[in-house]
Amino acid sequence: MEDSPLQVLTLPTAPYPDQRPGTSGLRKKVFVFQTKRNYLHNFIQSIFSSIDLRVRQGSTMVLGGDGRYFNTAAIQVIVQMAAANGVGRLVIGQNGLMSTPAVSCVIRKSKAIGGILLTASHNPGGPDGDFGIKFNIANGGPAPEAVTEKIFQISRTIEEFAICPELRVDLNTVGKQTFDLENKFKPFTVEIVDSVESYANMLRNIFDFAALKELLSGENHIQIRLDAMNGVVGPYVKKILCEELGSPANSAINCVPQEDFGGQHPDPNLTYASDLVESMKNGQYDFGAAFDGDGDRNMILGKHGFFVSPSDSVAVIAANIFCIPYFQHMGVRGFARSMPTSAALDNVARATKIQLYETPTGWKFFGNLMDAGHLSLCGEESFGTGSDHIREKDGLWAVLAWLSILATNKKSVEEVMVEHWKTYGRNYYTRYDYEEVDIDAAVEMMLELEMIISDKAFVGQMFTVGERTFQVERADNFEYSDPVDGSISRNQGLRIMFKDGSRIIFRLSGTGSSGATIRLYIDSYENDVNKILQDPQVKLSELVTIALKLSQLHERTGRNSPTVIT
Ligand code: VG1
Ligand code: CO
Repeated sequence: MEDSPLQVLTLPTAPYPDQRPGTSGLRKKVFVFQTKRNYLHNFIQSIFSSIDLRVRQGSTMVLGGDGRYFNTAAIQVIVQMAAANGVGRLVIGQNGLMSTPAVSCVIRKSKAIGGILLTASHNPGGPDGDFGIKFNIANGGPAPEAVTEKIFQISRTIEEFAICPELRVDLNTVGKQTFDLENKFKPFTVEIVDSVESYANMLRNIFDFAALKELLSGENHIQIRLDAMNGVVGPYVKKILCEELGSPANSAINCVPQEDFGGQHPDPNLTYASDLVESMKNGQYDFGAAFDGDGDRNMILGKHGFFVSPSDSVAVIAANIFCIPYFQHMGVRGFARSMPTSAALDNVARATKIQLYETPTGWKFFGNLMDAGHLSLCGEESFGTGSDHIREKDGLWAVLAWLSILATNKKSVEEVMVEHWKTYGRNYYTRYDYEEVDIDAAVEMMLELEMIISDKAFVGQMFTVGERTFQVERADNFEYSDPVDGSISRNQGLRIMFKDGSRIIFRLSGTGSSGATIRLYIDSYENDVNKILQDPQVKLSELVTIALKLSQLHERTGRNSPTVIT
C-alpha cells in the first residue's frame, strides 16, 4: 500500500481522426504513438468510455502484449488509466507478456469484463515498426464491430481522459500489488501472473499429453522444429513442448521474445519464415511449425518442408477431430471459415453433415457463433486456426492438434494430407499480397472492379486462357449477416465465382499501417485423384491471369509481382 492515496486527474486532450480499429485492432507506426500527443491515452480512454460505468466500476480486466517495442511503456500508462477509470483489478502477464490466445484464456478464467492486448501481431516491431492495441470483450474474443465502431466514435470527439500519473507497477514480480486512490473506497489491485500457467493448464485439459509426450520423446519419437520467430510464444513453446512434452531444447528456436523480433517480420509464411523452411529441407525433422509475434498464427510443415496450406490445415483437423479428447467430450457443433479461405473445410462439413458457416475476414466474427453454441472449429487462410476452447485463434493449439493427429494415425504430415485429398478432393489455393501500394490506386482498382463485376452481363461471361475456359456463375461484394445477432457487415471482399466452383477474391487488408495491401485469393477444386499432386502455382496460373487482367492490378499499382505468395 502507498502511504497517501494516489491522485486521480482528469486531463484535457484533443481528438484524432484516424483511430478506427481495423481487422484486428488499431495499428500504427510506433512513432505515431510516441510522438503524437496523447495518441495512446485517447484510444485507451475511448475503450474505457465505451464500457458502461456500472460494468466498469470494480471490474476485472486483463492486460498483456507480445513484447514488442513500446509494450512496457504503454502498459504503465494503461494501468494508470485503468485505475482512474474505476477498474478494480487488472491481471497482467509477467513483464507485460502474454500471447493473444493466453489473454483470451485468462479473460475467461478470471471472469474479466474484457482485456487489452498490445500487439500488431505479424507486423514488424522495433522503433521503426508497428505498435497495436486490441480490445477483447468478456467472452475473451475480439470486440465485434458495433463495439469497435463505438470506440472510434468516442475517439473522434474525445476532450479529456482520466489518469493516476503517480501510479507505478512492478511488472517483474508475480503477485498482488494494491494501491489506494483518492475518492475511492476500495483499493485498486494489480495481479502479475505467470504468462504461461493458465494457458498451459487449459491445453492439458484439451489434449492427451501422455500420447503427445510419447510422440515427442518416447521410444519411436519424431523430430520436430518450432520457430517462435522471436515473438511472445517462445516461453510457451519452451514450457509446454520442451519441458513438459519432452521435445529436446534445441527443437525450439528463436524463443526469447525480442522488442524488434530480431529485425524480422514475425509472420509465419513461406516468405518470412524461410529459415524454418530451409532447415526442414534436408529431412532431419518430421514436423515443423512457426508462429507470429502474438502467437495466434501457425504454419505447419512436414518432412522436407512439405507445406500444409492453412485452408487445408483446418479441413484436416475437422476430418480428424476426434483425435483431440476435448471434442470427444464436447461434441462438434459446427465448422466455420472466413470467406477467402478455401472451401476444403466445406467438403468435410458436407461429408460429416456438420453445419458450415462462412464469415468475413477476422476472428471477431467467430465469437458470436461460438457463444451461441453453433461453432466448434474454425480457420482462416491467413494461418489462423482455432476452436471454441477460447475466442481467439491459437497457434500452439493448432500445433498440438496436428501432433495429436500424427500420434493417432501414426502417419507423416504428407501422408495425412495426401490421404485427405484422396478422400475429399483438393482445393488448390494461393494468395498474392501486394504490400504497401498506393492507397488511391488500390481503392480505385477495387471500385472499378466492383463496377465490372456488378454489371448484369458479367454473369455468364466466359474467360479463356490457354486451354481452359471458366464461366462466371456469380459475382458480388461479400456481405455477412450474423445469424446470432442479425448485424450486417458489408464490403468484405469482391468475389467472382465460376461454374466449376473456382473463386477469385480481391480484398484490401485492414491490418497495415502504411499504404494499402491488396490481397488476391484463388481457390479451385479438383477431385480427380490423378490430379491432386500438382504445383498450385501451375494449376492456378490461368485463374491468376484472369484475375490480373480483370482488375488491371499491375497496371494500376505499378507493380509487376506480389510481395508475398502463399
Ligand atoms: C489479416 C488476415 C486475417 C486475420 C487478421 C488478423 O487481416 O487476412 O485473416 O484475421 O490479419 O491476424 P487483413 O485485414 O490484413 O487481411 V493477426 O495474427 O493480426 O491477429
Ligand atoms: Co497474430
